[in-house]
Amino acid sequence: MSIKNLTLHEVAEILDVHYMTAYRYVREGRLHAIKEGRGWVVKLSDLNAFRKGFGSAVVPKTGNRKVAPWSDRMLLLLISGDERGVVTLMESVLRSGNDLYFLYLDVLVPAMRAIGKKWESGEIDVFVEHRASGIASRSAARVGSRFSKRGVRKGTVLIGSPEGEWHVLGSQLLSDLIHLEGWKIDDLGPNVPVESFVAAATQIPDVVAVCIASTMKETLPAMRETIAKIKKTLNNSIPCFAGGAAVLDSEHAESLGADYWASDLRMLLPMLKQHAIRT
Ligand code: B12
Repeated sequence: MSIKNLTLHEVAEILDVHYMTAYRYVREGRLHAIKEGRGWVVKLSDLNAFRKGFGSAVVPKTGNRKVAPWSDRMLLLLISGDERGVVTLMESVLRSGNDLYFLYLDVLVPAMRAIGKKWESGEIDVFVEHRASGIASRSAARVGSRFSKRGVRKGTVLIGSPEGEWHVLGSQLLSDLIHLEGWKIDDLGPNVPVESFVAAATQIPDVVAVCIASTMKETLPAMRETIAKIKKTLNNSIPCFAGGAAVLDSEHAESLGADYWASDLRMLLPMLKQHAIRT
């Protein structure tokens, strides 16, 4: 399959640590790696197991700081429906020297997941969840739109969710972070009919990759169909990335017809870079 093993440099980039730190994880036996030629390679599933086991504690950028207070404060503001407070907190996170990745992946996403748990356990009403997701989306759009890399042109990345899928924050954040790295984004949003996805992939110029996101397992058949039609129509010429909470790992993504899987956006970017027009 084309979901390849990762070099230690790629692993270091995904974990946001120095190469030598990644190497130390391998030497200490914390991260399983295989000797290939003179270097080491790591299977995606092993990297994922490592990340699950150690969480953000292994990422020094966030590990040296206390992650919990930011996301706890975000959670409280989202639950109380304080949109102005959410935007102010986002600004404070960034002013404190953190990047957009940290804000999105280590502050906002954990807060949204905690809201899902609270809704599931009956601790909060569904209107609180709806209100919070609107605030999260609008606030991220306001703060995130200020970031972009000028003068770089790596091609267009097509993003969307298959028919029946209404969760959209994941692909919105994905769009912002990919855009930040110099790609043009065409974000089709949620609930995209198969034929529309195919039309976009064929008609939009310079599409170098397609990213499809599913949160609900119920939308996986539509994801599979979308990927199959895009690949058939374009003679397999564009790589398809599958992600979102419903896609469990690279084997699962492969079974859906995708070329790549990533659990989050830090992991996605090194793979996407291989398909840039220019790097
Ligand atoms: C907000 C929310 C909603 C909002 C969505 C609004 C919107 N505009 O997005 C609304 C209220 C509409 C909603 C509806 C529903 N929801 Co809802 N929702 C949530 C909640 C609280 C947050 C979702 C979110 O934004 N997460 C943050 C994002 C950023 O995380 P993410 O999508 O996983 O993305 C990350 C990665 O997966 C990855 N990624 C994402 N996409 C991609 C794509 C690629 C290519 C790659 C590489 C990576 C990648 O990057 C992101 C960052 O790491 C979750 C709780 C949770 N655990 O997430 C429940 C949750 C997902 N919802 C759930 C359910 C059951 C529903 C409903 C059926 C019922 C309901 N009322 O809640 C409907 C179904 C709608 C549908 N058909 O799609 C369940 C799903 C259970 C399951 N696994 O089947 C959850 C887990 C809540 C729960 N605890 O039960 N929901």
